[in-house]
Amino acid sequence: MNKIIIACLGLVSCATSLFAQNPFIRDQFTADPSARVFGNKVYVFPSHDILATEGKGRVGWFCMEDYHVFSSENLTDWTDHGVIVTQNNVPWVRPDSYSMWAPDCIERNGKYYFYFPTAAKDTVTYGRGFTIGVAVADKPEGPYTPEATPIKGVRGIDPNVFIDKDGQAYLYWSAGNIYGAKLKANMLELDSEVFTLGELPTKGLKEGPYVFERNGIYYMTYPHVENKTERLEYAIGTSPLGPFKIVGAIMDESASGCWTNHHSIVQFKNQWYLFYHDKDYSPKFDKARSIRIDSLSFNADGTIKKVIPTLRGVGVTAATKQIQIDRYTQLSEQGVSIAFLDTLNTFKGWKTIFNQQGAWAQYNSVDFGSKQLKTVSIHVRAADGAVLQIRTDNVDGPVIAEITIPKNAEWKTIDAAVLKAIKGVKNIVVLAKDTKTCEVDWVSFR
Ligand code: FUB
Repeated sequence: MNKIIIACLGLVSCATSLFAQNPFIRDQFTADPSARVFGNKVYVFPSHDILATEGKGRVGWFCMEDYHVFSSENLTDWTDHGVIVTQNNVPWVRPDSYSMWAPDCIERNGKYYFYFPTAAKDTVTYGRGFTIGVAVADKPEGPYTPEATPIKGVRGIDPNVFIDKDGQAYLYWSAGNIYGAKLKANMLELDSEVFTLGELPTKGLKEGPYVFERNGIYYMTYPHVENKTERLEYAIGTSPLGPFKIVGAIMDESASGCWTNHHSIVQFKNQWYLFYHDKDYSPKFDKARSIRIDSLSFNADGTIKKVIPTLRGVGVTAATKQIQIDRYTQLSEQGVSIAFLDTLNTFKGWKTIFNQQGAWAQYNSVDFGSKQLKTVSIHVRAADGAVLQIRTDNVDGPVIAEITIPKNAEWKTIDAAVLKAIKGVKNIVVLAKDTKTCEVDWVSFR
């Protein structure tokens, strides 16, 4: 009965279309992205960072009260399906714990099992720290019905579930070290002793395990603090519980100084992707994070090529959308910089500032379609006026528009004619023709 009431509490599903590029969720903080391919879509189950205030969480620390799920068919347009589980609708969770940390989700026999770590109300039975629970749904979007109790025998955070080719499921988690155990077919109980995966680095925190298999190699991937902050690393083995041999880094420590990183790796439409996080919308506080995607590839021997984080991210951007060139692929060495549009509300996004003749920003993979687009619009501000060019391919490519921006201290949308026929997917370059300061919010074609 409890379960039915919880499922019916109506965790409202709000299908909202979001944006592309990194970070790819742009209206809330998100972290610890667990990506899964279900059917023809990628679903991402992240943590949901919020800012603690007096009486709501611990100020200056992680604060999370619920989980959303997001989906996309093209990695460019993301739909937020709303809250799927909150600390208030799980019978065993302390409803003021604000500790709904990194989750995972997996499908088995048409059911979706959502695993999440948090603190229990009953500390006598479940201990004071973190334990891991499950909520089950018939669809990835939910509604999810939480189990009445957490999984017995598990103490820790960052659950990850892997189902091997023979159908055996495994649960991994972390608590300083990384642990693993078999799961029963019901996906709700352990079916073996708990193994400590002791071959992984012995010094420095390891957490956030994520296991996958490719061509018979089992990849145990995990964030690890060897120096100051977390670096994504991996080890490989020939079976899901190891032994594993340490190989190296997947992604180096973040240049932003974000202390945590937490990731997942999936193959979608013949391309592998790394989902991870940084602190894009919160440069001064690294417990308010944002999730990102970049492509990942393998060497012939199965080792992973190191992923360099990008702002451009993945996927193709329709030329008719507002193309955020501040999520650039490449910038000229001088004369161009990126800043928030509004430092008091960073979710408004960024702007690209040009102040040197010849400075440029390149944005790759813009889809112009098959119908000639005749006009380019640019949302721009230039107190002394300015002239910008748009080119395709690269900085030396053909000029497809030249836009004269009148003197204007306020943001304005300026139109100009597209001078050349362009079809299909192209890179675009926005280039300053003079030294006047010119701020660009977005570019769009119609
Ligand atoms: O999001 C809270 C914690 O930070 C996660 O559980 C860790 O993996 C780290 O990302």
